[in-house]
Amino acid sequence: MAISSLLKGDHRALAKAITLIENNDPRAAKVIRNVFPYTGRAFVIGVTGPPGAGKSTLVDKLIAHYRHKSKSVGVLAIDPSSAFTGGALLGDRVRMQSHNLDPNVFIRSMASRGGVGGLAKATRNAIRLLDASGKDVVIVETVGAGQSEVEIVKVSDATVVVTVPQLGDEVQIFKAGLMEIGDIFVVNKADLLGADRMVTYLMSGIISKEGWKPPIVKTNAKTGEGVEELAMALEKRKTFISGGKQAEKRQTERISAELAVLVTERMSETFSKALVNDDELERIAKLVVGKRMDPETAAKKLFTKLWKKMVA
Ligand SMILES: Nc1nc2c(ncn2[C@@H]2O[C@H](COP(=O)(O)OP(=O)(O)OP(=O)(O)O)[C@@H](O)[C@H]2O)c(=O)[nH]1
Ligand SMILES: [Mg+2]
Repeated sequence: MAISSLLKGDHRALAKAITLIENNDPRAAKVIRNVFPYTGRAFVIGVTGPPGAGKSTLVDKLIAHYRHKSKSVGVLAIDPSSAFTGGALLGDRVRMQSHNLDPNVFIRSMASRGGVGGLAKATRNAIRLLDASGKDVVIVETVGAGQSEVEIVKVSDATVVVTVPQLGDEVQIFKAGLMEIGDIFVVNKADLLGADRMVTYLMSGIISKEGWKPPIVKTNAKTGEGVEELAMALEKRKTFISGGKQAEKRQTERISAELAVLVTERMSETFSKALVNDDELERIAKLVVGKRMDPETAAKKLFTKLWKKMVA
């Protein structure tokens, strides 16, 4: 793996490294270890919202905005559904293809084996690769249809929730828990009827977090109307979160949460392996089958035994 090419921003090296991460290849850990010291510069924007809200169209316009300011951009289009089929979102790349030939724009659809948890880990590390490769801005798009949009908060400096002015969507946004995660709210498709109603509705549900009151921006992603305003809101957010004690606290919290997940994962793996190779499992299972022990007590017994063996 050509780390030096990756650090210079080479897109082929970047693509290869992301594939390693996606496949949970053992070599991925080494790549991350090598690039990690070069991370922490990029501004990470998460874009989420209901299917078809216009997220990709909006991302395309944001890319144009940042390119106009000579900033390089990396985009990850996360597709949680394809985590199971192994496919990747074609539509997104088509939607953003106006930037396909730009050497300062890297767009990648991402899936992952290992469900939502695997995808979250893969996304986090793919962001690190883009960051280390010198991308000024990293945009992560996820469909708000499950747990993936909650995960996006953990990796983004600014979470943009994209809504549309259509009847029924109000309920959907509340249900999906999107009100809680937005740092900036967008009412896209503002050319459609009901945009102002949606703004009013959002205003009633806005939650301030740590001194940040999420702004609401109306956009028409097709024409680009409102995109400058969105970019300004993002810039404000960037200023708000950078530097100071607050930033350090946020980062420490994030890394703590990540470490907790990694350690738990490791423990679970270690225990699973140990259990499979333990003939005690079958013996105790038979006790439970024979009604001489209940499952909870049996599990506790097995756990204690494995634990002792491990720390010995
Ligand atoms: N009228 C109108 N249509 C829009 C606007 N923005 C996007 N669209 C259209 O909405 C459709 C969906 O746009 P996408 O950008 O693919 O939406 P998305 O949220 O990325 O969709 P998924 O990734 O599939 O969830 C496309 O046909 C767009 O052309 C807008 O501001 N107004
Ligand atoms: Mg999309």
